[in-house]
Amino acid sequence: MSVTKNNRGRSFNIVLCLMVMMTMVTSFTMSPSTSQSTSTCLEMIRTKGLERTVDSATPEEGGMTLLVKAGPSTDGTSLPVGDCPFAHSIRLVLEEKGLKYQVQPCSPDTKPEWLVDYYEGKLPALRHRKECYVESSVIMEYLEFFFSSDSYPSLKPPKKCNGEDVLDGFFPAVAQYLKDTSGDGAGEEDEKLQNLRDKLQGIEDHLAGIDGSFLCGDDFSLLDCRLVPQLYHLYVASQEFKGDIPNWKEDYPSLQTYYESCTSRPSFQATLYPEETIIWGWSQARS
Ligand SMILES: N[C@@H](CCC(=O)N[C@@H](CS)C(=O)NCC(=O)O)C(=O)O
Repeated sequence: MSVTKNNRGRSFNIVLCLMVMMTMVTSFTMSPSTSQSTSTCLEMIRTKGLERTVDSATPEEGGMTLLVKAGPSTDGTSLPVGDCPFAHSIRLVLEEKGLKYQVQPCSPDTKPEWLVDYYEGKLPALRHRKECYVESSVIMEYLEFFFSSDSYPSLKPPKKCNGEDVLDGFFPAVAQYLKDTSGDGAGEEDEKLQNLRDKLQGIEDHLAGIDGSFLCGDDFSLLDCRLVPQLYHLYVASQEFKGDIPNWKEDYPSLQTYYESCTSRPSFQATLYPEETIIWGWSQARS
């Protein structure tokens, strides 16, 4: 099966390149393949993207498959959607835009060969006809870049919205807290819980100061698509493993209202996977 990498939509490639370069600045560990694509990126930026004039057909709807981590099989044959919040974020974008797509849950044994050979087996991965993109933030930007028009609502947060700042480091804080098995549910204010509380308070304060139901006001945006699947994990797993600490209803009322608004949206309802899948995932991470 042939999948070509990034040979269409040159202007999106520029965006992608800038994102890879930004990752370079903030990250010290680069995989060899990322470094390779960065050198191509640098070349494109040096030529000021002149390649743009050649072969720049805009991607069209159709032929999209989102490959995602699979959950545990209940019948021994079919694989359900797994517990990945990053894959869930992409599905929210696809649903909000009304794009048609298929979901292909993959276990380590069922990943397609081309994904392993050319994309390090990374999940989630968006296959769009003969191309493929990995890294949820890149995929979400790809969808936003090419599918924002009268037919596909834009989810771009307004420039003046600083919602991004309060999301910074949120999921790592969630993961560190949930993975820690010492003192589960005892309410001890250890470092990990305190770090998570700081992040939640940042979101709470931001939401309390917003005029509207979502992170950037009245319109549901890419930032909400990013945050809500992560909140779903915390909501379920903190009840299961941490004695319902932290308790949103009591401690973070604006966050609770926000969560209810987001999870009642058709996009969330259409992509909802069972709580048991989240519990399965964190049980593995905690063992
Ligand atoms: N930074 C990556 C993180 C992706 C990630 O952590 N994916 C995990 C689950 S959430 C996964 O699919 N693991 C299974 C695998 O790679 O086979 C992104 O945002 O796409």
